[in-house]
Amino acid sequence: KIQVEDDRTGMSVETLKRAILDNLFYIQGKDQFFAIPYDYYMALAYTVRDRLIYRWLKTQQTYFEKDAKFAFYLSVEYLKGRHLRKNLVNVGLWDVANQALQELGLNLYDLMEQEQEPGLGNGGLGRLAACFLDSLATLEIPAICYGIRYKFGTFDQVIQNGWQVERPDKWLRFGNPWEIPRSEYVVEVKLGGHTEAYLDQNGHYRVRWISDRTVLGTPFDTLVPGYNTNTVNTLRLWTARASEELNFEVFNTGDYTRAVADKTFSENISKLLYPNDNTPQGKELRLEQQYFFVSCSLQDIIRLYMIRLHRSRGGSYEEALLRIEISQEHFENFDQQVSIQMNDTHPSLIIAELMRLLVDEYQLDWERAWEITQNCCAYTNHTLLPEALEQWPISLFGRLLPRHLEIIYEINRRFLNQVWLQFPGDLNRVAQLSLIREGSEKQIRMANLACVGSHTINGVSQLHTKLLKQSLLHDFYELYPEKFTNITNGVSPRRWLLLSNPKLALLITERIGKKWITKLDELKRLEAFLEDAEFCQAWQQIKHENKHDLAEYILQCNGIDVNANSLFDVQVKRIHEYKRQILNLLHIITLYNRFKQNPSLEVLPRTFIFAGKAAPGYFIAKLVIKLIHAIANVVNHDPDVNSRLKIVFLRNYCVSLAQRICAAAELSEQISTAGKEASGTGNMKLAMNGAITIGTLDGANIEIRQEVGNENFFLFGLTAEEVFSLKSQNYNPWNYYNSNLELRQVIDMIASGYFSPDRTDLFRPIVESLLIRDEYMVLADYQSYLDSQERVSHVYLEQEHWTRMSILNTARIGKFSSDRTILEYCQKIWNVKPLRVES
Ligand code: DL6
Repeated sequence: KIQVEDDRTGMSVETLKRAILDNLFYIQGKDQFFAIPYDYYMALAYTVRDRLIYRWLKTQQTYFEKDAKFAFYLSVEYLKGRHLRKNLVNVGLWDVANQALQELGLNLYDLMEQEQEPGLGNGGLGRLAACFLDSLATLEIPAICYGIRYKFGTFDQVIQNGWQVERPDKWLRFGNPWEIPRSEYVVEVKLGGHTEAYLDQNGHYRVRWISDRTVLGTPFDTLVPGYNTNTVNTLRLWTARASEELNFEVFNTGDYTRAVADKTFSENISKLLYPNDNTPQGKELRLEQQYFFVSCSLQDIIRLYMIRLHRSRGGSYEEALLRIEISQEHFENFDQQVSIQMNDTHPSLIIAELMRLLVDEYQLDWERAWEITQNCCAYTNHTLLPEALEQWPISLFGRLLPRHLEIIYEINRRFLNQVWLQFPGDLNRVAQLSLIREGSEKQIRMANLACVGSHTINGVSQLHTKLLKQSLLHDFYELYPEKFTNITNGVSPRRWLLLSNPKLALLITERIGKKWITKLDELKRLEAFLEDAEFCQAWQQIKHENKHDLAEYILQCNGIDVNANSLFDVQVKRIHEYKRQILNLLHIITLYNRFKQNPSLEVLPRTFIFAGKAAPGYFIAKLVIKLIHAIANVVNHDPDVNSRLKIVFLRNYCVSLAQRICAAAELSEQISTAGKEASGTGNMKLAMNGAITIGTLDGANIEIRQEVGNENFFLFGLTAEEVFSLKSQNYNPWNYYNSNLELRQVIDMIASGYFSPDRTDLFRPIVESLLIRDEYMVLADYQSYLDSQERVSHVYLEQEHWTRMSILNTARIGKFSSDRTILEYCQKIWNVKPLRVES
């Protein structure tokens, strides 16, 4: 009997070849004569997606049948990176696809380059959410992640004459084969209008919201397969469209532009991701986005819950879809089945929205509604910068969400009464805790709303959680100590080692087997090979090859020829004053000066690699990018130094670029002012790939250092306590400037236009920010940083020692897997358990 595999599910080379050509023909509408690489990429992507569908449906069926408790993760950002390779690897199709394409005369690596990366996030927060997607599915956790399907992701960064210029990121331009539109689950979202009080049939006082506009939210589902499991979870992203495509009344008057104006207006809601990181955006459209996404997601959560409830009572799925009339009694067990995680305050309107639905629409009494809300919701804080906490002016808020404003006032009234009872007479405390900030323009404090409405509040590293308790959220901590917990961030070992560094991953697997891919602590077993010369050499060799690849990329993109034998010193992250790219630059100029003053100085050759985007409105950050280029221009063209120092800025930092850089990095710059970086995750990715950290005792650096060993980490700088105490003693940067000759020289060079001869005052704002206030204590940490960099140079010269440190960094990084992080969320916050999906 001849058996033929199904074209949509078969996993053999032959079937895959057939499926690819079939999709090329019937989905792309091309044959081999007309097809361009993009068509082949699309055909392959559909072939992979086909292989996910069965598992995806099976996953949902299993979740329904077993009536599992769900975690719903709400985030306005997911910085996912490309799908193709991840999905091929996760479902075990990598080798087969490689072979099939070869036999078709195609190259898988070339096709992977065709994928447009979805840049639906700004930085760490969005990337963390993407690592969580991978871990949730790999750990077989019943979860749905919700977000916004921005038409334009984070901007495309181009560099013109050293300046950052932003261009729209049109990632959807050629279509997206990884998503499935779900128009049948469209929901309505109301906005604007006013409220009205009325008495219900039982004579109870009730309020209804009469909105003046409606937009529709359509979900697009992306299938998220776990690594080596049958679980395929859902990332559901909402897109906004008008409730009426065309206003016929206006159309009939002949005003065609106005007839479609509402459509444009509504669709704006999901058009663009605000390009900000750690800076809030007080813009109306941003508030609309947040509410739109929260309202869509919550309606969906309730719909799913009701279907399950109906089914558990013996009803069919179809009946449930058609017939369910939601009422009060249905919510009895809601909070035992539903856990909602707010990724930062952006989704915190869910608290007011859940209250509105429960009280106004389903007529629960306030107390029970509040209990359900608090039992369901939890809040992750991601920043220690007070200026980054979101607030909304009352006038704007009330115009857009009049009923929510009333609800927030009522939550606040009840909450402050409770505070008053606990701390009678403490007016100052009441003012600090209030959801409303008083002042000439009253503001709603979203972090306060999130704290009051959640059962758990977590920070993202031990230091961060400690500082939240001590300062930023101190009053909340005194009120609700039991709500606070720490869950240190982690990153996905699949994305950040298996995919980003395939050669290293292979070497590791050859030595200790494959278990590390899902049990990262297994990497500890690499320590047994520290004395194995062959292993150490292979380790070194792989880093060298990765550096070579990056050097080629740099030559191609920047036209700069870098020495692959130099130390690759890497600072890649958002450009922000607290991350102190400027400190790195001060070190570079110091080395430059030392060379110029003493050309025969024996100094380790280094390539300084920068990448990162600055928020478009953040003037100083953009000026820092210009300064990096200006210094590079001088250093890279100076024959006295350019054989030993090179500076490179790689444009348009994104996940794919980060993967390349991580594999090749040797020194990882994690040099934020202590007490400012909530956690950092770049620090984890780089260490996972064997880079050694030079860093302050900030964020997760502290825990990384604890894990990898103090001797395998280059420490410098003030501690968070020292920063705090120095600030309170009237820190004066001039003291450092006046007492440190090298520092003075470096700052004077920037100030005098040494790097900007055409406009000598160009960098004055940077110099002034350092000398007048030095908010981020750059000058205070300068000497300590230099000393630590000296140690780096010495150790690097002893390559064997360096390699040992590098291996130990990877071997001891197990704690920083996002699998561990997600398990902690499951245990400490969600009370959600893994559920096996059978094949
Ligand atoms: O928790 C993820 C990530 C941390 O690793 C970074 O330290 C932190 O800066 C970042 N926070 C934000 C907050 N901003 N917003 N919006 O991105 O979160």
